[in-house]
Amino acid sequence: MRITDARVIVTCPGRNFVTLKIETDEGVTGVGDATLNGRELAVAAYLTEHVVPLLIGRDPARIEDTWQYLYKGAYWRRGPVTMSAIAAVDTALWDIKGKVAGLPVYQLLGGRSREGVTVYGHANGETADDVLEEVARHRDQGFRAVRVQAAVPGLTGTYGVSKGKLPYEPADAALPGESAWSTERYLNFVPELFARVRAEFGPDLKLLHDVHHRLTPIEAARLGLALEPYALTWLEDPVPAELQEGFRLIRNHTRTPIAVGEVFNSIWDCQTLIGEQLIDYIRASVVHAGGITHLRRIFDFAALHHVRSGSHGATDLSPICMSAALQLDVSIPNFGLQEYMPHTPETDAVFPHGYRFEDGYLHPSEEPGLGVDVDEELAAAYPYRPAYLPVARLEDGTLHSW
Ligand code: KDG
Ligand code: MG
Repeated sequence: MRITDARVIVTCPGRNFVTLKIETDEGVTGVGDATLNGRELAVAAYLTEHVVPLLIGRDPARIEDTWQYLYKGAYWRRGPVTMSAIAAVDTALWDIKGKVAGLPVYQLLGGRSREGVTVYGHANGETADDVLEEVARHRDQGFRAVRVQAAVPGLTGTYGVSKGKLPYEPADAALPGESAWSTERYLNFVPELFARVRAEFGPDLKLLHDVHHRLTPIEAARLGLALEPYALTWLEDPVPAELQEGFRLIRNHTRTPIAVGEVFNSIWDCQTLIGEQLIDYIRASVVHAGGITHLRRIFDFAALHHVRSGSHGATDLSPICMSAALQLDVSIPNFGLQEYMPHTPETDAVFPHGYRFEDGYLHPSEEPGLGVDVDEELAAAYPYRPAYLPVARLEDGTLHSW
């Protein structure tokens, strides 16, 4: 079997997605997500200009060799654009391999390790009362784990909090918006919020919180310590993670579990974090961390160090990425949690898929391959629209860390 064609499909059914579709001489096709929020066209161009010409004529069964060829052959290794492009190829090749074998991809990864994939939903709101309502709504829908975020009193527009009741979509403007940030107000408010949520919902519901990289290590240590009475499942992205050693300080001060990794694109981004057991959950994703092949390598490395997976699953990761993530989630031994933000009906229609939510779990498709496709005709009806994530400034105007 040979690869005969590969196409990049850019579509915006409510938000932007980039998809790679690979075709073969035997009529079997595969799809891969290549969406990099706010930098979509860079990955599309990388694929079209520099990767697609290298794929034509290759044997699609050689997944590992193709991964190594694209990673090592470029000379320029790693980086989110490169690794999202490699991820798209890798994901599409696993899809093809599953279809050829007549098996869902998780069977090729060693088969099931669990009955369902435990997911967490997002409960967020303008006030603590709104948040309590949202947590209750998620619990009533069957969620066993809920991420809790509220607008910080005194600040306008807190990142990660939706406008009204709509699902939260952070890339919301043709040019980046700006919001104000105060670490003092935030640190004073969050423990009060969790005290209320834990008191209302009892000890069984798993609670999570995302700091979105806004603190320094000592500030994060203070927050982790203050949250210990409320037994969070994890505190996410407490600090920017370029300095992996910075997590030693957090670890030395708090027993609140730490989750990190949604902006990571390679195993080297978390080598110290995992190797020194400085984190508890690694949140890298199929689309941004080099596809199924490389993410499984990260998860296997994590398994040696008591670190579980906690994969990123925001709405900017397409249903193709979610389909692939679930195939991994259900098979690896050290699965922790999977984020689940449902996509809009428009997005679901462009990417018909076979995974389903039931009783707090997502279940992967049982179809051969990944069990997902892209409807190219429908996709063409939603042209690309520039959309950027906002930036945060301190109250005095200083650009704050992301
Ligand atoms: O593209 C950025 C979003 O996916 C991210 O901000 C969402 O932090 C996020 C999360 O945990 O889902
Ligand atoms: Mg996050």
